[in-house]
Amino acid sequence: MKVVKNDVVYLVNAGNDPGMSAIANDYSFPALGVLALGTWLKQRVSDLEVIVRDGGVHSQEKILKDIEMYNPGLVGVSVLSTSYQNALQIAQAAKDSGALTVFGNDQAAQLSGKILSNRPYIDFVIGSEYGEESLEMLVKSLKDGTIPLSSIPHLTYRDGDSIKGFDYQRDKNLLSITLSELNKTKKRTSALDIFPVVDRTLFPKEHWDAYLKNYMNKFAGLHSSEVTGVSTMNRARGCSRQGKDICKHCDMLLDISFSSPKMFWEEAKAAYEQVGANVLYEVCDSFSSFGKFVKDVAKSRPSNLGFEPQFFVYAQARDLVRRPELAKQFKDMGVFRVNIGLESGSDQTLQHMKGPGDSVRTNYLALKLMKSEGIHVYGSLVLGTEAETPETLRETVEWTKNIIDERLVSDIEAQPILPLPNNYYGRKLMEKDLFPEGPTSDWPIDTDQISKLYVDRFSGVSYEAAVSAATEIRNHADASGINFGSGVSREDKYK
Ligand code: B12
Ligand code: SF4
Repeated sequence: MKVVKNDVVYLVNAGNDPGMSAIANDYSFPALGVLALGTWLKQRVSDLEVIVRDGGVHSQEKILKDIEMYNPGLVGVSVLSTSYQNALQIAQAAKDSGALTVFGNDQAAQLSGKILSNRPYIDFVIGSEYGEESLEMLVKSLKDGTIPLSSIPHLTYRDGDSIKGFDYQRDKNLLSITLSELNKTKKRTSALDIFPVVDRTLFPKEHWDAYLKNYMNKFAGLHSSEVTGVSTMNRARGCSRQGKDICKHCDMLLDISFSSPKMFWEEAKAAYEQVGANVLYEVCDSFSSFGKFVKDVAKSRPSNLGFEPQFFVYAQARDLVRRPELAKQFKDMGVFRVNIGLESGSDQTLQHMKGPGDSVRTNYLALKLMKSEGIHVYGSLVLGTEAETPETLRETVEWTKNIIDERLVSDIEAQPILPLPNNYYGRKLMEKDLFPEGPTSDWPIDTDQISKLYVDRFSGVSYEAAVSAATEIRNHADASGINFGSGVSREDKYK
């Protein structure tokens, strides 16, 4: 039995909804998830045409036209909290054209049951942290009906009037790479070697030209040699913080897994060969968490790479301060820029968010260390959590202006806290049944509304005060000539 209307699968990362503000990196780096899934399907399912697009650089209008033109049998959408409205519109258009629809990525995974209950035009949600195996099984199941939906890991689906399968809160322990059928050794080390080098040519050349152009518009000043292309890559996942140590605003699973250092370099080399990318954003949740991995990657850097890689990675201030040798290893492997979650310039709010192992002083020392090694820092701040008071907010603004003046950061991102379904703040709203659209909603319909609700109710400052602090930081960054942005919120209020 063939349930899909043809053998065309269209995979797309939904771009941010209209009016959402951009972080400094937005539209400069490709969405890797859909590329990884497309690469996998092409290799594993025969007689399938796979089209992959990124709404970050391919407009919503073009995506909707593509659906008309390619007439796919299955449309898969990568969905985040800030792209949910676009994702719904894509799914509706796909359904109207007769396609089946599947959602994936964090927002969809965490709300799968509610999404299927509220949106009849979405057929499936795959909640996997590593989506390849389940998507392959779904496509095969839809192609010939031989694989029962109930046997597909992490799949939420309809069965008559009821919603069956994966439920994030109940089943998130099943998402670990150690449980994947693909991971024969069941180990975390080298687990990511099961995923092939990503085929970046699945995105049209215009995508890569747009990333490079957007990147150069913002970041040319960080480079003294030519940037020939930019890409993301992912050969380690997770964070050293687990359980109670997880930052309160973090909504990610943080399952730890690695590739072998050899595969890390194969991926980097392929990115250069495929699309000329010599600037590489390794998107591991917290690269500095894994000292041994960093050391092994640095040590195994091939002498015949054929290009000079410039990596951008996530680092934690406390890792850098506790293990300053990381700075040297970063330099050896080619890291030129790190993203550090600074969160606050006040110990009171910082330690509320991250615990007693972090401090403003540690942040400052890490910034100094990076500057002394010539590594640029992208710093981000989260304002208006429950420990925030007018005094802590002022401290944060003044501290941030200071690190900008001392040229300790090259980019700064500041925004009010956004409660997400799977972070501490979102859970708090959920427990108190405070969602504007009620407990069964597949929120957030309006991220700013949720943020305001939380800050006004639980923090010692008003939402307006948090926005005004973010605006003051943005203005100072602007006047100092450094990049700035605000995530997960609407742009108009910063004007
Ligand atoms: C790289 C990155 C970016 C890049 C690329 C964007 C992208 N969409 O990939 C840039 C810098 C452009 C970016 C922008 C933004 N980002 Co960002 N980003 C990341 C980061 C660090 C890595 C993502 C990644 O590439 N992982 C590696 C790939 C291989 O895995 P993956 O994407 O998870 O995909 C796998 C599975 O999720 C699943 N899957 C994913 N999509 C789908 C779709 C289907 C159909 C299926 C079946 C499965 C599936 O299978 C994939 C393969 O295994 C994550 C944090 C993290 N470490 O995950 C944040 C993260 C995804 N970003 C986040 C945010 C908030 C944003 C912005 C909204 C920032 C802003 N402006 O406010 C924008 C959104 C832009 C957009 N709509 O795409 C949040 C999302 C929170 C949420 N729940 O909504 C995250 C989780 C970080 C965080 N906790 O704050 N981001
Ligand atoms: S350091 Fe980053 S990845 Fe780790 S728990 Fe905190 S926010 Fe999440």
